[in-house]
Amino acid sequence: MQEAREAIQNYDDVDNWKTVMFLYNSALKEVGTKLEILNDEFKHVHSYNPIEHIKTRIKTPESIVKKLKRYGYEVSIDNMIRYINDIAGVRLICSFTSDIYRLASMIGNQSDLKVLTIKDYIKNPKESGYKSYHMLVSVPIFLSDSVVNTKVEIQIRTIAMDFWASLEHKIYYKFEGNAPEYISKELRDCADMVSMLDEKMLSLNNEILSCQRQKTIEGIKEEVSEVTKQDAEKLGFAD
Ligand code: 0O2
Repeated sequence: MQEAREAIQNYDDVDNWKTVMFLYNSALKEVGTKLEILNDEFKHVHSYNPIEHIKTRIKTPESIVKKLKRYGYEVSIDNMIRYINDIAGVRLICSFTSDIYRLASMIGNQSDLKVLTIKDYIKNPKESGYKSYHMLVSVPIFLSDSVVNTKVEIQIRTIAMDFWASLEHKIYYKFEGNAPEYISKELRDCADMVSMLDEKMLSLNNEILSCQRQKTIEGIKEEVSEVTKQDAEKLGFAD
C-alpha cells in the first residue's frame, strides 16, 4: 500500500496537484459514505439519529499555503501531504456530547480506517475555549493499479460547540489572530456557557427518555392486566 506522497512522484507539478486533490476528494467521499451508513443504521435500529448534519470540505489552496508558512515549511506538494493533516475535512455535528463519543468509537471500530491521532478538545479545551473531538484517520483509496492511504480529519462536535467555533473562527480571521484581550475573554466566557448549555440539554434529554421509558412500562403493565382479565373471564374465574 502506498502513501499519497509516493503515489504522485512520477507526475509533473500540475498533474501532481490534480492527483493529490483527486485522492483527497475520493477519501472525503469514502468517509462521508461510511458516516451516512452509520447514521442510517442507527436510525433504523434505534429510531435515533445521532448525526444532525455532516459537512465535508477540501481546504483551499490559500489556506494550505498559509498553514505551511505558519509551520515554517517550504510550500511544496510533498510538504503539504506530509504536514497538513486537514486538507480533507469532515465535520460531524451531533445533538449531545454523548453522541460524540459514541460516534468516535463507531468510527474507530471500522477495520479499513486507521486512526492516526485523536485530539480530545472536549476533555482538554484549547486556550481559546475551542471544544471539539478530532480524529485523524487514513482511508485506503483503491485505484486501478494501486491502493493509496489518504488522510482525512474528522471533527465531531455538538451544535452548540459548532455555533461557537464558527463565530470564533470569523472573529479570529477578522483580527488576523490578534483580537483584543477583552474579546478573547468574552469568547472564553461564551465557551463556558456553551458547555453549560450542552450539559443542561443532555440531562434534559435523559429526563425525557426516562419519562418515555416509564410511560412504555406502564402501557405494557396495563395491556398485561387487561389480557389477564379477559383470560379469567373466558375461563369463568371472573368475579
Ligand atoms: P480552518 O480554516 O478551519 O481549516 P496539526 O498539524 O493537525 O497537528 P492543527 O492544524 O493546529 O495541527 O490541528 P488541530 O488543533 O487539530 O486544528 C485543526 C483545525 O481545528 C483548525 O484548522 C480549525 O478548523 C479547528 N480549530 C483548532 N483550534 C481552533 C480554535 O481555537 N478555534 C476554532 N474556531 N477552530 C479551531 P485550521 O487550518 O486552523 O483552520
